[in-house]
Amino acid sequence: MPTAREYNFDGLVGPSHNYAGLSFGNVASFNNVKSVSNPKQAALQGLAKMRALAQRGFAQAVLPPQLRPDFRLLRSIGFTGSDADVLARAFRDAPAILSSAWSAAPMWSANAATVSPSADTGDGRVHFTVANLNSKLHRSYEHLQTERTLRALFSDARHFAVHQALPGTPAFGDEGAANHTRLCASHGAAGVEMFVYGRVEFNPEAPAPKRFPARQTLEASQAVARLHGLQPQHTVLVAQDPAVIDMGVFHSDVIAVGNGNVLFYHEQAFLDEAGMLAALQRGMASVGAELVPVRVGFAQVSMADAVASYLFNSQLLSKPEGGMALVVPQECRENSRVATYLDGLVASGGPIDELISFDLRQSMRNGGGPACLRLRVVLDEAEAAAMHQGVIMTEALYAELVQWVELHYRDALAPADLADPQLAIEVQTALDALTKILQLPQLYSFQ
Ligand code: SUG
Repeated sequence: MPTAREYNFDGLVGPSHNYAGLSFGNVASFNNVKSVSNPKQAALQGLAKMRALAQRGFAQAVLPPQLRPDFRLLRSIGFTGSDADVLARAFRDAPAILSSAWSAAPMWSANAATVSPSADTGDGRVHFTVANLNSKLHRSYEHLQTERTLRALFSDARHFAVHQALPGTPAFGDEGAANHTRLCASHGAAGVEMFVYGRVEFNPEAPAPKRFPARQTLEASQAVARLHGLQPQHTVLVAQDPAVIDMGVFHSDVIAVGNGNVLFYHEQAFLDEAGMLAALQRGMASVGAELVPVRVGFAQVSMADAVASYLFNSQLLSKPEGGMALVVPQECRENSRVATYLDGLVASGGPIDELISFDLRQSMRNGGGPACLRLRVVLDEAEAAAMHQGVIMTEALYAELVQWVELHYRDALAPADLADPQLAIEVQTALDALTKILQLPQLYSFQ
C-alpha cells in the first residue's frame, strides 16, 4: 500500500471578510451582524495556523480566496450602470444582497467539496465533488470558482477527478466535507466514509429541524458517494439529530470530528447513536480496522458550551511522531468547563494526547473554527507530486503571503464600506498579485 498523507488545504481569508449575518442557523454569524471586521487580522490568524501546523510536520496547503464582489450576481438581479452605480444602488435598495455578493465565506474550505482518497474510490483516483452550498445565497455561487480552483490544483486526470456541483436545488443541498468524515486504519488504507445529513427531501416523515434549516440532504450525500464510486459496505449514511441543528449545529463538523480510527463526538450529535456506532463498526471491520469512539456526554460538556466554544470544530490530526493532536480554537481554553474537560481528555491515556490552540477570533465570529477553515485531501506520494506545488505551505510561502496581506488588506471593514468602488479595485489587484505568488496565472476569470 503506498504511503499517503493528509494535506489540509486552508482557505486563505479574502480581503472582503465581513460580518453580514447571512447564515440563519449559525449563531455566531447572527450575533455579530454588522460589526466591524478586520480582514487583515483574519488572514494573518489563518496564516499563523497554517504555518504552525506546517512547522510541526503536518502536510499543509492553501486554497486561494475568491473574487468579490460578484458583479455578475448583482447585475443578474437588475442592478445596472457602472460598477460604482451597481454598488451604490445595491447598498441603498438591497444591502443584504450586496453583502452576499461581497462574502468572503469561501475561507471555510471544509465547505468547498467532498473529497474521497484514491484508496476508497471505484477508479483509484482522488475524487472531489464541489459543494453547491445552495442553502445560502452568499455561498450558492462559490461553486463556480471552487471548481475552477480545484481543476487548476488537481489537473492531472490520471490521478484526480473533479465533479461539478450537484444540481442547485433543495433536494441536493450539499455542504461538502463539513458533513463528511473518513475513518480508517491509516490514511493510505481503504477507509469508511461517513456522510451526515440533516434532512431527507423525498421522505416527508423523516425527522427534520423545526427552527433552523438543515443544509445537507440524504439525497445529496448519496449522490456524492455514487459519483465517487464508493463501495456500499464502506459507506455509512447517518442522520444528524435535528434537535442540535435547532441549537445552532448547522454542520456536522460543529459536533463531531473523525480521524484515523477515532471518532470524537458529542452524545447528541446523531439521531441514532447506537445505530451510527454499529454501522461504523461494521464498516471498519470490513476494512480490517477497529473504531475507537471518544464520546463526550452532556455531563461533561453541554450543547450550549459545545456550540459556544466550538470544541468539536477542531482538527484531529495524526502526528508524524505518533499520537493525535486536537487543534482547538482559543475559545475552548477560555471556557472553563470545556478547558477542564480537555485537560482530562489529554491526561486520560486515550488516543488524543496533545492540544494545540489558535486565536481564530475573526473567523470564529462568523461561525468558522479550525475545522471549517480546512479541506482534507489524502494523497499518496504520486498524487502529491502531481498536484500543483505552488500552494504547499512553506516558510518562504508564508513570508510572501504575510507580506502580500500587509500590502493589500484593510484592517477595518464596516457595512458601509461595501458600497466603496475602490474596495472592489483593491480586491482584484490583490488577487492578481496572489496568482503570481501561487504560480496560478489563470486562476480567476478576469485574467
Ligand atoms: O456557512 N458562515 C459560514 C461558516 C461556515 C463554517 N463551516 C463549517 N462548519 N465547516 C456558514 O454559515 C457567515 C457569513 C456572514 O454572516 O457574513 C458564514 O457564511
